[in-house]
Amino acid sequence: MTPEEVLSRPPRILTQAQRESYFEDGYLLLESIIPMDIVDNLRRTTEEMVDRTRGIAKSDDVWDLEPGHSAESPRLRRLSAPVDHHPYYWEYCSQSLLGDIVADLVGPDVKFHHSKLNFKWAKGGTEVKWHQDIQFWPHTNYSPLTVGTYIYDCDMDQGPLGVIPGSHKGELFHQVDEAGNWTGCLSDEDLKKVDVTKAVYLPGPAGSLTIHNCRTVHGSKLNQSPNGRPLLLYAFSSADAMPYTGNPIRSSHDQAIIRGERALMAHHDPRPCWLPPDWSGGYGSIFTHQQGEKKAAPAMTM
Ligand SMILES: O=C(O)CCC(=O)C(=O)O
Repeated sequence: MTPEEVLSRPPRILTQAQRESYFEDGYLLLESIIPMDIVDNLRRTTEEMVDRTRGIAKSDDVWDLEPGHSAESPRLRRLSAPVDHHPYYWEYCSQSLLGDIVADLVGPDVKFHHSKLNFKWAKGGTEVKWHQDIQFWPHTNYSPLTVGTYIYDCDMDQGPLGVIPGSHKGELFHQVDEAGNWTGCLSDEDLKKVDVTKAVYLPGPAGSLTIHNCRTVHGSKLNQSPNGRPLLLYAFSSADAMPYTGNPIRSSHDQAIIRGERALMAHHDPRPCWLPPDWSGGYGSIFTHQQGEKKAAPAMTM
């Protein structure tokens, strides 16, 4: 579906102005939109998951541990595919108002692609460098978007998500170094083409959603504050957007239709997309690549 077709249908949750602003700027911030009982469930679920990491000492295909992690004092960068590790993460993704909000932006037929929980731990949680998502998981069109849920309040000093408004309409950057090795972020040269002085940061109270289009340049700063910033991220697309490379964060729910119907025909956008490297031998995570670390595990996680 084109943005015009999406906008021609009546919205379920968002205002028409919010939908127009998403298509114009490539992002949205919806403050305190998730009811607190759901947020409390997400907190309890996440505490349970964090407790499980006390028994592990090395990153693997599920957990990306931050240097300094220990049983007494967990320090985590990411839980990959949370929907496969606790049923509540999938219940929230498929049965809450999240799906209706996404339907307002991609059309009535909504498909799940992957999920991840980025922790950005207190006092040092890792920076995410400026990047675009779609080069990690190209699709036949640019409807894919990522919804982030703040499960605790997130202030400016906790490393909220930052976006470059309008960048989704610009160039798609080849996220590699001079030698052609994948870095998962814009090179210094390419960064000169992006006006980072126009960056908009999206802090918000618990229960707020950040939404960014798969072409939007985005990132986040270090978290130096005493409070963590768990951001629960889900990527969705219109049902007629078909991935043409492997899913870096594979899930048993990959391609699940969470609203509407499966597509009978793919929609193709004529704008080309850079391809990711062959990750069949393992990837690591966006953090390991951006920080220049060796891949943590033989599994594939973005
Ligand atoms: O956690 C963040 O601040 C940003 C995450 C992100 O952009 C990603 O994982 O692709």
